[in-house]
Order: sequence, then structure tokens, then C-alpha cells
Amino acid sequence: MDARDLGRSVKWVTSFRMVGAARVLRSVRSAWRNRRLDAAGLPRPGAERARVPGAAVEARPLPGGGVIRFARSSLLVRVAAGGAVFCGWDGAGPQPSYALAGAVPEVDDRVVLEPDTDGGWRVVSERLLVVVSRHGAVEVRTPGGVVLRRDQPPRWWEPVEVAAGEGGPRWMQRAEVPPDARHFGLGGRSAGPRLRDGVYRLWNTDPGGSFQPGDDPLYLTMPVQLVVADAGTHLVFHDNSFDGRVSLWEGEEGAGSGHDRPGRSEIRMEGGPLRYWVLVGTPARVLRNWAVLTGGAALPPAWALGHHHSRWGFGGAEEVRRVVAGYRERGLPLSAVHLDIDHYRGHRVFTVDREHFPDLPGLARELGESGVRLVSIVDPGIKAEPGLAVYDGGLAVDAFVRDPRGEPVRGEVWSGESVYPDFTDPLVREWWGGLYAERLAEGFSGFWHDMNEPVSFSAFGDQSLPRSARHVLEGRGGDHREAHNVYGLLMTRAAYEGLRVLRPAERPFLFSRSGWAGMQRYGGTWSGDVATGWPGLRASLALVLGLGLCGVPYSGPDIGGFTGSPSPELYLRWFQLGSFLPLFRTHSAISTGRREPWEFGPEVLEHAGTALRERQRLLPYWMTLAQLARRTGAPYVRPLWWRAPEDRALRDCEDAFLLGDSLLVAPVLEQGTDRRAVRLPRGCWYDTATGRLHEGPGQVLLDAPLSRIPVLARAGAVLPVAAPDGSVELEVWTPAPGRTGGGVLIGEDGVVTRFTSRRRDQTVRVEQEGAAEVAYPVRVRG
Ligand code: NBV
Repeated sequence: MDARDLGRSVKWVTSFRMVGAARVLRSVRSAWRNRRLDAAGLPRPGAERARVPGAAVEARPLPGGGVIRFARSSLLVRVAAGGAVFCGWDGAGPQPSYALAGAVPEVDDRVVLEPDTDGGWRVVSERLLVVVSRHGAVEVRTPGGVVLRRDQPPRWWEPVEVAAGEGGPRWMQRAEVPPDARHFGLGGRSAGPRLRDGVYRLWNTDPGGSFQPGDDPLYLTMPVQLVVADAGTHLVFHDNSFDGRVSLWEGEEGAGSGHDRPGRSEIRMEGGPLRYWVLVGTPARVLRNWAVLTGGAALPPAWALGHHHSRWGFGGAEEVRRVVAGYRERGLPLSAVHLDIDHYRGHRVFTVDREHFPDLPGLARELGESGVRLVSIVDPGIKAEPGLAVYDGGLAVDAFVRDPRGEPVRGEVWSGESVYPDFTDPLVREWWGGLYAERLAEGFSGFWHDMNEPVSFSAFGDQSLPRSARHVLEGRGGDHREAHNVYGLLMTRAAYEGLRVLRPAERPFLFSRSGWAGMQRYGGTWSGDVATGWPGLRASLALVLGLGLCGVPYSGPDIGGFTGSPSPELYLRWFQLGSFLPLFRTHSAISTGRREPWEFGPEVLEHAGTALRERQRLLPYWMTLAQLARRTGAPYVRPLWWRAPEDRALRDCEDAFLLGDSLLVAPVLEQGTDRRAVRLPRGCWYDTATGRLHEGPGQVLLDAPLSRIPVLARAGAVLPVAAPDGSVELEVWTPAPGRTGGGVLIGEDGVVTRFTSRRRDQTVRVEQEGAAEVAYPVRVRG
């Protein structure tokens, strides 16, 4: 147990208030049980022998690259048509993979494999050059020869006595990147978005109760790093779901003696294949290729882009009605209400507490009349209780994860002793997907997956299933060491596929606390239990930005934080930030203060109302961004360096973001602030509140009174917005003299309409591509 594990266990055992004493005792039992199972069911650590590839012996060309044979390993290098490079050691190929969307991309058959001068080999393609040294270092270079990344020869550790167990040997590989490079990604990291020197674990983890910035790992990790440097941007994805650690050291230019010190990283995995993809280009191009590789993001239904109100502990239908009426009476837009585990009967998933929610379908209908949907939490743990339909049904189809002795693994969650569906089994996914029929019949329109790291309360060790637990893994068979990190991804896949069958005419709305590379195909995520406080507000933005750069564009925080009671000021600043993030949701734990906008006094109510109405007005823009995220991989929320990765000041700027191409949002993340410095990318930007024009690159000081956070519009931008009657109109921000601008509208129907804006003398002209006239009313601003 390392110091962090110990800290978590202490935190857990002391959190009696939330979980109750009896559960703490059961969690002690569960921890011992896991320990015993693992001691018997996992290979014992023994003496190991290290191995490196050795010297290159020969190379065999293949379409797209070739296989290079070394004395003690082999390396497959394969360049895909879009420029993505695949490297697989020890015979690893791109499949099977839970991350890839489908077929492996076609190879680029113009690629040639040729000998290099020092006994190594070069794979030459139009977009990049891969140079493999005689001892197995792999460099990815631009066609001009600039090195973007150098992976050193890997090292494996194999048991001396026996053959390496399931999952193969553990391994490690070090890499170097340019001295000016910055790292982003690795899933949801509270200390991001820029990942500084440190160790980042790859093991999806419930931090237990709440987290603060810097708590690591959290619920959703993935071995995806985005590296941004002057020489270019690249994404590296190690396609391996085992437990691992990535260590990062930023480089330095001209350090000490005047020599550069490269940036370095090291990845250590406890098993699984040593294979990785490298995607190179501009940030937009890299994310586009990532979406090609792992799939476009599920398009949320339009209502999911509005405001959601949630809480753990509504208490009953009457309370839900009161909250919804509160929004309605104050003229505040509301799209959805989320029901947490307290609406279940005794916390049992796929049941309803009829005493407090006597007629859920009726409630859903009633709310639906005022445009409000119901969203249901869904936990994977099923109470092990004969007679409970889901439990009996699961037993009948052999759905539950088993221990090495063949018994269903028992864990401890809210409903008590529970079993866990094995989502790595296609038949179990199908069974689970069908269960959502019950939720649909209860009137729910969307689903919120919780506790799917998966969590089993445990007084010490992992808050999860024993590592020795058996999984089907699509028929290959394996244990929880391999299945753990993809559990949430596959639960969400099961639900997504089930909902497509149950409601083929509707786009599923799913978001999941845990996940892995590729989860965007099925839905989004949220921040999890972010601690209430100013640091938590900052972490909220870090998580959304970082996840977007890993290809998961739809996410958002618990506005106000999950724990405690925010001050009116903190609540308002969180609300203002949240209104510019894809999942715009207030949520909190059962024991906390209220989160309705009117609970914080008239001033907060007024300003939160402004944020809500602005969100509503921008909905056509949000739908456009959702469509673009799906089609192009560009997240809705982008770092300021998105279009200017060479601007080093922007790379280090973590307190503002771009919302699509047109808007720059600068949230207030500090207490007592009514002015803030805003770093601008190149170009001209209007402060949307004052209409003042500012020129980037550079930094400006902008007013940020309690009533608003600074939002800037790019000069020339054409933004689709909602007119008061709900129809679409165009808000055009005057282009700089002599310049042009533009924008795009993509509606729910997927029809793309492009606009250009032009300034001639004092007049602004807007044109619609392929049409003689613009089909929408135009309002010029700035
Ligand atoms: O279901 C209760 C909570 C939920 O409100 C929260 O959003 C999740 O992140 N859930 C965690 C389980 C308990 C947390 C202490």
C-alpha cells in the first residue's frame, strides 16, 4: 500500500457520516476477502529477468511499413493513410482493442522501409518519418527531419521460474520530447490541464467522498498524452488497459551550460501489450485523426445542451416538483432533473422507491409538458438478493464477474453486498442494455452512470474488485488487472447499444463517471465529486479541458461542488463557468446545502438568471459545436493554444478557454475579484459586454463584476444564436478593417450552412455559401 492508498483508506474509514458504521465494517470484511482471493489467484511475485530488444537483425517490408527483428524482440511499424503511426513490440498488432472504433485504418501503401546509416531502419511516408535505431529507439520526425518524439528501446521484466502469466511481462519505456514541449491529457486530471512534473497513475479510482486539485488518479484515466511543442503537436496513445504509471519531466532550454534539456516521460505498465499510436499535426488535425481512430463523439440530444438540476437526496416527487416550479416561476430555463440513488428502493439499481416516487411515469409526463426531462443514475453493482429481478435475471444468464474459484465476486456498495456484471462479455452487454427498458418505462430520458470504476467499498487496498477476478474479455479470458480500466467504457457501451435498440428514433443521452479511450462513442462524463471550494472550481475547468484533448468533448462539473455549502460568490462563479461548459449541471451530495439559484440571495439569482438565459440564447451554437465535435474531433471547449500551438504563453495559460472558434471565455476562479487578466491569442477580439475591441496576441485586463465573466468574440465571427421566439438568427461581430470572418451552423438535422463576413468601409456584409441571400436575420455587433 503506498502513501496515497493509505490516505484514501483513512479518508474512507473516517467517512462514517456518508456511508454508515455498518457499511464500514462490511468494507473491512470485503477488503480482507479481496486480499485472500488475490493471494491465491494471482501469480506470486518472484525473481525477474530484464530484457531489452538487443541489436537489429533484419527487416521485412509490409504494406505501410514493416517488421524489424531484433535479437530478443520485434517491432511492427505501420503508417496509416491519414498519417497515424502504429508501433507494436513483441508481436503486438493494433487489434484486439477496446479503444479503436472498428476496423484498423487502411495503411498508406506509398510508405517505404529502407535501411538507415547506423544499422537501423527508416519508414518514410509523405507526412512523417519514423527512424528505428539499431537498438530499437524509435523517432517520429517531421518530413523536414525535426524530431517530435524519441522513444528509447523498451525494457521488459519476465519471471525467471515460470512463463509470464496472463497479460505478459511488465514493461517500461522512456521517451524524449523537445525541451519546450508541454504535456496534456491522460484522462481526467484535477491538476491539469497542463501536466507538470509528476507521476500520473493509470488506474480508474474513486477518490472516496470528494477530491481536491492534485488528488490523483481519479475516476477516468487513459494512456493518451497530447504533446505540444514548437516543432509540432502529437498525440501518443499506449493501447493497454493494465495498471500503469506515466512520469513526466518538463525540459528546459539552454539549461545550465547552455545546452537544452529535453522533456522526458516514462511509461511503466504492469502487463499487457507494448503498442502505441502516434498522431502528428496541428492540434485540430491530431484530434481529427484521433476521432477517426477511436470514433466520433455521440451527439447529445438537443435538450442535453441546456441546464440540468441534480442532487443526491431530493427526497421524493414533491420535492422535485417544488424545484421545477421554482425554476418555472422565476422564468429560469431548465432542461432536465436528475434522480440519484435515493429514488431507488433501498439503493437497488433498476427499482423505484414507490413510497416517495409513487408515479414516476406520471411525474415524467408532467415535467415533460414544461420541457423538463428526467435523468436516472445507474450503478453497476447489483444487490445479491434472491428474488430481486435484476439479480435473478443476471444469474440466469451468468452475467456476473467470478473469482478464480468460479464464485460470483461479492463487493460492497450502497445497496449492501453486491455482484457486478461482466461488461467485457458481449452477451452480458446485451442483457444489460435490455434492462434500460424498465428505466424508459419509468419515464427517464437519459442516464448517468456512477460507481463504475467499478467501486466496491473496501477499508484498505483498492476500492474495487479483486485483481484476480475473472473476465470474459470478448472470449479471450483474463482478469481484472486488464478489465478494470475498461469497465466503465463497456458499461456505457452496453447501455448505448441497448438504448439504440429500445429507442431507435432517439439519440441516447449517457454520461459516465469512469471510462477509457474511445468512450466518447457512447457518451460523455462529469467531474465526479469535486470538493466545494475555490480550488475545486479551478479543477473543474482543468478536467473538462483535459478530457476534451483526450477525445471526450462532453463533460462538466458539479456546479457549486459536490460537498458542503458554497458561498454565494463561489456558487455564482461556478455557475457562470458551468454555463459555458458542455454539461451544465448543478449537483451535490445528500448532506450538503441547496444548489438552486434562488437559494443564494437576490443578487446571485439575478446573475445566475443572466447566465441561464445566455446559455439558452447560444443553444444553436452549442448544437453546432456538438456536431463539429462528432465530425471533426474538435472539442467544444478548447485550450487557448488550439489554433496557435506555437504561442508559448498560451500553452501555459490555464484559466481561460475557447468555446468553439468564435468565443473566448475567461471565468473568474478567485475570490473577491472584479477584474482579471485575460491572455488573447492573435487576432482581434471584442469584449461582448462592452463592445471594446482588443488585439492579440497579448494580455488585457478586463472587468469581471459579479454580474458576468469576461466573454470575448472573435472579430468576424458569425454565431448562430436563438432569437427570443426560438428561431435561429446570426450574431455577426464586425471583422477588422480589410479582414473577413465566418461561421457555421449545423442543426440537429445535420445540415451544414456556412457563412462569411466581410467589412467594406463601414458596412458589414454576410454571405451564405451556395445561396443568393442569407436565410437568417443578421445582427451586427462590435
Ligand atoms: O449516488 C450518490 C453519489 C453521486 O451523487 C455522485 O455524483 C457520485 O459521484 N455517488 C458518487 C456515490 C457516493 C459518493 C460518496
